[in-house]
Amino acid sequence: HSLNQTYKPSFHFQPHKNWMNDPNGPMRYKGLYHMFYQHNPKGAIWSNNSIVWGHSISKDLVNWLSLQHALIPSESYDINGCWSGSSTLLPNDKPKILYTGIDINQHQTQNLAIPKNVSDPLLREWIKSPNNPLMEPNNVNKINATSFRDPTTAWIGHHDGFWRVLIGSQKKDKGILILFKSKDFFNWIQDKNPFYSAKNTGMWECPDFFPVLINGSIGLDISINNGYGIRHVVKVSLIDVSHDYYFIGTYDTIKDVFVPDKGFDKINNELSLVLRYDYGKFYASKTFYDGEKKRRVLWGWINESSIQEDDVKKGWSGIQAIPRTLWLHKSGKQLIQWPIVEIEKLRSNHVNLHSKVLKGGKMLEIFGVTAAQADVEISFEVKELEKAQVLDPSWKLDPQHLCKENGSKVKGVVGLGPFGLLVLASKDMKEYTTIFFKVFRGNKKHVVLMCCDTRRSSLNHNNDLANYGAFVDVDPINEELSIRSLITLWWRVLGHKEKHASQQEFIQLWQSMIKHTFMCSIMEQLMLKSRS
Ligand code: DQQ
Repeated sequence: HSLNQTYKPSFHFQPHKNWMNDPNGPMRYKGLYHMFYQHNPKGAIWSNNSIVWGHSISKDLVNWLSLQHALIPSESYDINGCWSGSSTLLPNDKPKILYTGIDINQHQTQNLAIPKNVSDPLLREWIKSPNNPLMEPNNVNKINATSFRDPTTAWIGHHDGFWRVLIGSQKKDKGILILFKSKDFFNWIQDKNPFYSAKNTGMWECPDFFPVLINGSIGLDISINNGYGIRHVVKVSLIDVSHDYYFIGTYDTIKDVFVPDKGFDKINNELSLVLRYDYGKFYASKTFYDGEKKRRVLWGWINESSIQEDDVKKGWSGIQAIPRTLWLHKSGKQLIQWPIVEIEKLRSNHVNLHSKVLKGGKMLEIFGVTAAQADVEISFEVKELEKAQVLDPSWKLDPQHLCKENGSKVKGVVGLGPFGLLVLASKDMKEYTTIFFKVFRGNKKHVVLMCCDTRRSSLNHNNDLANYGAFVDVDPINEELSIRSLITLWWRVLGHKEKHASQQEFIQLWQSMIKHTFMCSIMEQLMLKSRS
C-alpha cells in the first residue's frame, strides 16, 4: 500500500495518520533506504506510554512505502515507550538498532534490536536482544534515570577494535554526552570521561556525531575516524530551546573526547553564537551515511504549527523535513546543506519569470503555478548597495529581532529591503507568507539578513505564526541573493460529511540560499492556513 499521493504532500515524509516526531535509525540497506520514526499509532498527539518505531522504505528518499512497526513497547525495559535511537551497519552488512526504552519505573534504558531475517531487504521484523537492557542508570554509575537517552550510530576505534556509542544526558544544568564502549555490541562499559559537555545547556537530546571531509562534499562512514583530512561534527538537540546546534572540531581518538574548534566552544556562555542546522522548525535531527551515493544525509523533524485540538481533528501531526545532503564548507567554519537531488525529479511543469526590475513598494505576480507543489528558485541582483542602511551597533543584533523591525511591511521599502517573495498569497491578500532579505552596511562588508515571517500565513490565530531570521554570509556586491523554496499545498477533506467538510491547506516552505559559495541558512516551517 504505497502512499496515496493525492492526499500526502509529495515532498515530505509522514505516516498515513497520527503523531510523528523524531527521525530514528535512518540507513541504506541492500539498495533500499530505511526510515524509522517516533510515532504514536493511537492518536495525533504525543503519548507518554505508547510511542513505537514506525518504519518505511524507499528507493529514492522521495517515494515511501509504509511497513509494520519495527519496535513496539513490549518488555519491562521498554513497556512505556520505544524512544529514539540509531542504526549501525556492522561489517558484512549486519544492521543493528540501539534505542531507548522507557521501563516500568519510567527509567531510560538502552536496548538492542536486530533483524529477524537479514536476507529480507525490507527488514520487516526486528527482534529485541535477550541481553536487554544493555545500559541502564543505577546507583553505581549515578546516571540521571530520566535524562539518559537517544543512542547515536556506533563507530569502531581502529586501534582497539572497540565499538563506541554516545548517549545524551544531563548533570544538573550541564548537558553531557556519555561514551560507552563494547567489544561485542552486548556488553557496554561507560567511559569515565564525558565525550563532550557544556554548562547551562540542559539535557542533550538526540546527539549525532560524524566525520566530514576537509576538502570535498562526499560523505564518510562514521567509523572513519583517524584519517588525515577529516574533521568531526557533534550535534545536540537542546530541549529548552527546541533547536539543533552543531560544533565542528577534532575527535581525539586516544582520549576519546571531542574538542570543539575555537568559535564552537561558546555554548557555555552564548548560545546565539553557536551555529544551528536550521533557523526555523527543525529538531531531533539525525544524519546517516549513504554508502551507495557517498553522501551524508540529514533528516529532521518539523513539529506542527497548529494547536492540539486541530491536530486531533485533522488526524495527524508532524512531518520530516526534506532530507538534505550535508558537507563541510571549504572554510571549515560551517556545514553546507542542500536538498537531496532526487527531489528534483518531482519537477515537471516549468513556469519562468524573466528578469524584471522590482521597484520599491511594488509587487509582481507569478502566474501559472497551479500545482499543489512548487519548487521555486529566485534570485535578486541588488542595485545601489551603497544606499544600504548602516547597521547601528546599538541595535540588538539578534537576527530574529531585526527581522521583526519592518518585517511585516511589505510596502514602504526603506533603504535596501525588504525584498523577496510573498508565498501562497490569497487573492484578497489577507493571507501570505513573507520570505525576504534586508541588506545593511557593516564595518567591512554588507550584512545580509534573511527572514521568514509567518504572521500573515493564517487567519487562524491559534496557529504558531512565528517569525524567523538569520544572517547569511554572502556578499551582495559579487553575487546575487537567491532563494529556493519548496512549497507544499496540501488539502484534505476533513470529517465524514464531505459536503460540509472544511478544507485546510498546508503550506510547508523550504528555503535556503546558496550561490556558488556559502550555504548560509535554512529555514523550514509548516504553516497552517485555513479557509472557510
Ligand atoms: N523524543 C524522543 C526522545 C528524544 C525526544 C521521545 C526528542 O527519545 O529525546 O519521543 O524529541
